[in-house]
This record gives sequence, structure tokens and C-alpha cells, in this order.
Amino acid sequence: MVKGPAETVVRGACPLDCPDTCGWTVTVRDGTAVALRGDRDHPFTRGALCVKVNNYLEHTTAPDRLLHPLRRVGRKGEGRFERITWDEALNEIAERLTGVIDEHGGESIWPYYGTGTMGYVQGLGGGAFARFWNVLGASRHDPYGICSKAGGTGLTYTVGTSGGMDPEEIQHARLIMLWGTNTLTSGHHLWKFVQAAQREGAHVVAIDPIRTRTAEQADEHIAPIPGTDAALALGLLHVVVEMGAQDREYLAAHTVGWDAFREEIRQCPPARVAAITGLPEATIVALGERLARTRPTAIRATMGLQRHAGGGMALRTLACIPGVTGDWGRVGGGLTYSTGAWFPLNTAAVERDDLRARPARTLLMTRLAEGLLDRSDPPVHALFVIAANPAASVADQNRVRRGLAREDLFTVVMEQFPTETVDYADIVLPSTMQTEHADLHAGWGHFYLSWNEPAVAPPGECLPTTETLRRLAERMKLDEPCIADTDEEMGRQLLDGSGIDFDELRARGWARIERPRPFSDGFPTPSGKLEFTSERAAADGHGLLPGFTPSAEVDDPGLAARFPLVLIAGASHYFLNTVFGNDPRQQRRAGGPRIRLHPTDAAARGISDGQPVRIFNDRGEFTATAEITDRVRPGVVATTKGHWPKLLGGDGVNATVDERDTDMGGGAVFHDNRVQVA
Ligand SMILES: Nc1nc2c(c(=O)[nH]1)N[C@H]1C(S)=C(S)[C@@H](COP(=O)(O)OP(=O)(O)OC[C@H]3O[C@@H](n4cnc5c(=O)[nH]c(N)nc54)[C@H](O)[C@@H]3O)O[C@H]1N2
Ligand SMILES: Nc1nc2c(c(=O)[nH]1)N[C@H]1C(S)=C(S)[C@@H](COP(=O)(O)OP(=O)(O)OC[C@H]3O[C@@H](n4cnc5c(=O)[nH]c(N)nc54)[C@H](O)[C@@H]3O)O[C@H]1N2
Ligand SMILES: [Mo]
Repeated sequence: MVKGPAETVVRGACPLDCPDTCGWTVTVRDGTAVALRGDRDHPFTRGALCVKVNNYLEHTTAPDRLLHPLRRVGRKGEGRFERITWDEALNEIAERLTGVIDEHGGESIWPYYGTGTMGYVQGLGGGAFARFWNVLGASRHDPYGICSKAGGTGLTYTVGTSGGMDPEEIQHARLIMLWGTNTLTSGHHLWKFVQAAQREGAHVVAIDPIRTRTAEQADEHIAPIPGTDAALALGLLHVVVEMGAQDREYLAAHTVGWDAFREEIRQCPPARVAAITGLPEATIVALGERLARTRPTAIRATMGLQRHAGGGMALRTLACIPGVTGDWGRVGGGLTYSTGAWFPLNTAAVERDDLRARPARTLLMTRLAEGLLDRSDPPVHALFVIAANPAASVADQNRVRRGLAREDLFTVVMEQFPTETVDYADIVLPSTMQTEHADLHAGWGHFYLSWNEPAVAPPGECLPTTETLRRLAERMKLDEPCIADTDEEMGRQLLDGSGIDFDELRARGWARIERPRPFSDGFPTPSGKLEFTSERAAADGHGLLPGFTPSAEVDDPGLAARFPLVLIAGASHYFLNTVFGNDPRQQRRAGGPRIRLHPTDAAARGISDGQPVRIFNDRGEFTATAEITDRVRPGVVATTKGHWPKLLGGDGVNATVDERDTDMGGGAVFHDNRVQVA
């Protein structure tokens, strides 16, 4: 699109791991990006960005941006480097990787990618990265457990997929339950659909142990003990069934196992659920009655409530609610978690599993410490990190650091900024940012695909992941032709068979995926129906029926005696995971790490507002400023992810989090964590 003589407007999309995947436009004058705005034409994000990404252009020119390849000269973790050329960097990497493969086999390489970019060409989709490592026979990497996999797995037992209702339909709901989700912070574009429903008289309930800014804007806030949501769901259904408000027609036509599940519900009267959840019985009864009366009811759940030992089961049970009320069958009813599963992308064509000579093990993003310190089948000898900052974002930070500090480990980190993780690299490669490379994105909070067209040339010597791997493949004499594919070719491959035209997508910037309303064409389960009883879950060891699986640490009385406070560390309003943690403007807005304590917990410890405190358990500790507030329940304390420990001169919140799996999908347990504060 031409604007003035020397001014063009280039369409793109935000690459960050937020459900909204905003459409944006970049105004370029004489080769320089001069403005970045929300794309007004994008049907879901409608021209608005967020308090973080509004300043994305400034972030691309930040003084600490990595612009050249570097080689470590100091100790691992120290962050001292010398500048080298791309030739030197690629030669050294090629030589070291070849050596590792010859000596220990391909599986001793761990290609480690995170959520820095959600792009299917450059990043999380695996994309070009996957095909390169498939050719080399490296270990496989699973990044999903750190974020959403527990809940996704639980949902899949009940409804066959983690993709639920179209979030836009929330505007038609009359009861909206924002369940373990902080919409106004972690994906605010949904809010206008919530407000549209409110204008039509909808009642909005936030279910969150913390009175977040979202809970504050809701009509009602219910604060259960963390990790007890499945019990609450069963208690609400108890009220519905007592009132005879279950949808008998829907149950008969579209579900299996209702009789058995109804028995499970009978075991959970509100009085019992009140004792488990720490909620007044009357609150449970009142919400249950409202649920019984209000059609359609929409549940918005995201990742917060599944970062617990019972997180998979929690989502499995929540997905049953619209089955009992029949709301899955009504426009504006159902549950939405992550829409990602609905996108008809041909990821296989880009990842190219067929290039593997033999099967390989899968290493979990969440288990970096174990992978580096304990695995011997074979040990990991080379780690290649892109779009991840595990030294800050992964559980058990102290052990992660010990693993990264191993002298016999060869580590490459491809990054935009000198993160905590970069400090442990042998070789650092400077990465392009979103305005400088091409990519394809699928939202996970709506039904729109985006194409991100590069707007400007990269600064310094920055390269995209794709180009880096093409050049590395040349050095390593990999003759597999597809490795030379261009970014555009991979974009086209991803759309192959999707019914979406690449050139149209590119011209408009976004495209809605065409599909029937979920689940008007049946549930993608083995029975084709919603499965209250799931043979698959039973076979996987999770029981035939949904139910309530207690948290591990929250529910451990022995541990509670030593560490009486449950710590929740959710999304920060001002950072996106650890992205922007180095941005002075965002640091100022965030105001340093804080820990929210209830007045009774503060008083019991003699802690006053604004005081620096230590938050610790057997795994580690970090420091934060005490904020005394009734936004948290007694016994619950809250902080956020996102701060860079290295800039604060200590450890971060993840020093206290255990490297332990949730019940399903190998998820991380960030909010199932007991600490003491002093
Ligand atoms: N501004 C901003 N936006 C983000 C991110 C960010 O870092 N900053 N991160 C992005 C990413 S990677 C993701 S995965 C999403 C995550 O988005 P969310 O799912 O919103 O993630 P959290 O902030 O972890 O948790 C949401 C809420 O769940 C609550 N919670 C914790 N435990 C429980 C529980 O047991 N039961 C209930 N009912 N509630 C509980 C927390 O108090 C929190 O307010 O957001 C994305 N958006
Ligand atoms: N305590 C606690 N910890 C958590 C969570 C929590 O709720 N509580 N949430 C977890 C969740 S949901 C997630 S998703 C993870 C996220 O954990 P990570 O996936 O490690 O994400 P980030 O920490 O944001 O690090 C991403 C890095 O990628 C870089 N990057 C961005 N774009 C690109 C690119 O195009 N190329 C390259 N090479 N690099 C790029 C950024 O500069 C940034 O340093 O954190 C988890 N950690
Ligand atoms: Mo995430």
C-alpha cells in the first residue's frame, strides 16, 4: 500500500505468545520504520495493540539489542563475550555439532525453542527449525508443557480437541465465567466481546484466587483456594442437577456416560465443595442456580488454572459443564481455551518428520534441568536455543543454571537481547525481530491467520532463524534440498490444503479460517460425542470419569506447616513472559518485583507495606517488595513472571518452582508452589 512518495505501509502481526495475535501495520519511510499501529481492519483486534507492544518499534532499536555474533570469553553465566564474524560463528557451530554427532549421536543435540515468537516459519510452530534438526537426527523438543498442554490434554478427553468455541461468540452469552484467566492483562481484545454481552444484560463472574484487574471489572468475583476448580465445577453441576436443569435432549443426543457422571456429581454437594474450595456454601449455590437458569453460558478458561498438579483434570471436568447444560449446542455457549487446534495448517509439510532416518526421544522444555543434569540416554552435549529464555522462564532456576553451566555442554543461543540464557552461551547469534522477517501466525484466542511481511532491513548483522539454518546447513554440507526453501515457500507449504490462498492472505494481512461452528458437526472424540466417560483417559491412567484431582503442594499439610503460603506467579501486565523485561519504560511501569500478601499474613510476619521481603522454600528464593492487600486470600501470595533476575542481581520467582509435571500432558506447576515470606 503506497501512502506518500517515499512512504509505504506494510502489514504484519504481533509474534508474541498472547491469545490475541494482533494485526498491525508498519509505516516505512526511506527504509526506516517510523510508526507501528494496530491494523484497524483486523476483525478481532480492530486497531488496538497493548501497553507492551505499542512501543515495539522502540524495542527494535533498543541500545541493548544484539547486533553481531558473539563468542564467550568469560565463565558460563558471566555474560562476557567477544565479537566474531558470522563465518567464524557458523564454522565453529558446524564443527562442534558435527563432532557431537560423530562422538555421541544426533540425539545428544537438544534443539530448544520457546514461545518468543509463535510464528510457524521462524518459531514455535517448529517450522524451518524442525526440518533442519530432523535431518541431523537430533532429539525432539516439546515446548507445549510449559504453557498449555495439561489443560489441552484434559479438554481433549472430554471434547476431542483443545480448540473450543469461537471466542467472538462470547458476545452472545448471558452468563460468562472468566475462569482462571486474567483477560484484561493476558489477552485484552476479548474484553470488548465481554462488554457487548454485558450491555445485553450478561452477568460476568471471575473465578480466580486473586482479585485481578479482570476480577475487579467483573460483576462478581469468586476466589477459591488454588487448584480446587474441578471440585467447584462439580458443586455447580450438583445444583444444576438438583434443580433438574440439565438439558436432557442434549445429553441423550450428544454425550456418552451421563449416568455415571451424574453419580460423580451427586458425591459433590455444595457443603462438601465449600470445604474443599474455601468458598461459602451460599456462593456455590447461588452461582449454581444462575448457571442452571442462564442460557447460553460461556466459560473462558486459559492457562492459569491448569498450572497445578490436577490441571489436566480441571479442564477435563470444566468442559463437561456445557455438556450438562447443552450450551455446547447454543451460539454463545460452550468453553474456549485455545483456538490453536482449529487452524488447518499443514505443519507436517514444513516440519518434515519424514526426513528422520530413525525415531528419536522427545525432551521436554519444562525439564531442562533434568535434561542437562540427569539424562544419560545419551547425555545432552549440545543445546541450540531459539526464542526461549529458559534460565528465567523454566522451573527450578538454580538447577537449570547448574545444567547450563556444564563445561562439557556446547550452547548456542539465537536471541534479540542479552538475556539470562544468553549469558550461558558459547556462541550467541543475533536474531531479527518481527518487523524484519517474514512469518505466518495463527491466533490462539480467535479464528484468524496472519501473514507478517518484513517491513525493513535488519539492523547490524541480525538474521532470521530460517536464514541462519540455511547457512549452517551449507557449512555442514547437508544436501537435503528442502532446507534451502525460502520463507515464502514455507508459508505457502503451511497453507497447502487449507483452502486459504497465500497471496490473498499476504495482501490483506489476515484471513478467517473457514470451519463449521464447533461442535455442530460432532465432537472429534472416538465416539463422536462429548465423553463424560472416556475410555482413552482410562487407558492413559486418568480414570474413566472426570473428577477433582487435588494440587500437590497446595494440598500437602506437611509442607504447609513449613511453607504456609501458596505462591501464584501469573502474567505481568507490562511484560510478555520475559520479553520487555529489559525495557526501562516497562520496568518503570511494573515498578519492580512485588509480592502481594493478605493483611493477616503480613501482620503474622510483622511485614509492612513497601518493605523488601525474601520469598523462599527448599528450592530457592527471590526478593520482592511487599504489597499488603486484600486482593489475595489469606494463605495465598502473588507475584508475576517477567522480571529479568540478572538485572535485579539475584534469582527470580522460578528459583522457588518445582520441576514437576501436572497430571496430564507433562505441564508445569507454576502456581502449585508453597513458600514462606520473611
Ligand atoms: N501481559 C501479559 N499477557 C500475557 C502473558 C504475559 O506474560 N503478560 N503471557 C502469555 C502467555 S505465555 C500465556 S500462556 C497466557 C496466560 O494467561 P492466563 O491464563 O491469564 O495466565 P496466568 O496469569 O498464569 O493465570 C491467570 C489467572 O489464573 C489464576 N489462577 C492461578 N491458579 C488458579 C487456580 O487454581 N484456579 C483459578 N480459578 N485461577 C487460578 C491466577 O491468579 C491468574 O490471575 O497469557 C499470555 N498473555
Ligand atoms: N513462574 C512462572 N513462570 C512461567 C510462567 C508462569 O505463569 N509463571 N509461564 C510460562 C509460560 S505460559 C510460558 S509460555 C513460558 C515462556 O517461556 P519462554 O518461551 O522462554 O519465553 P520468554 O521468557 O518470553 O523468552 C522468549 C525469548 O525469545 C526471544 N525472541 C523473540 N522473538 C524471537 C525470534 O524471532 N527469534 C529468536 N531467536 N528469539 C526470539 C525473546 O527476546 C525472549 O528472550 O514461561 C513460563 N514461565
Ligand atoms: Mo504461555
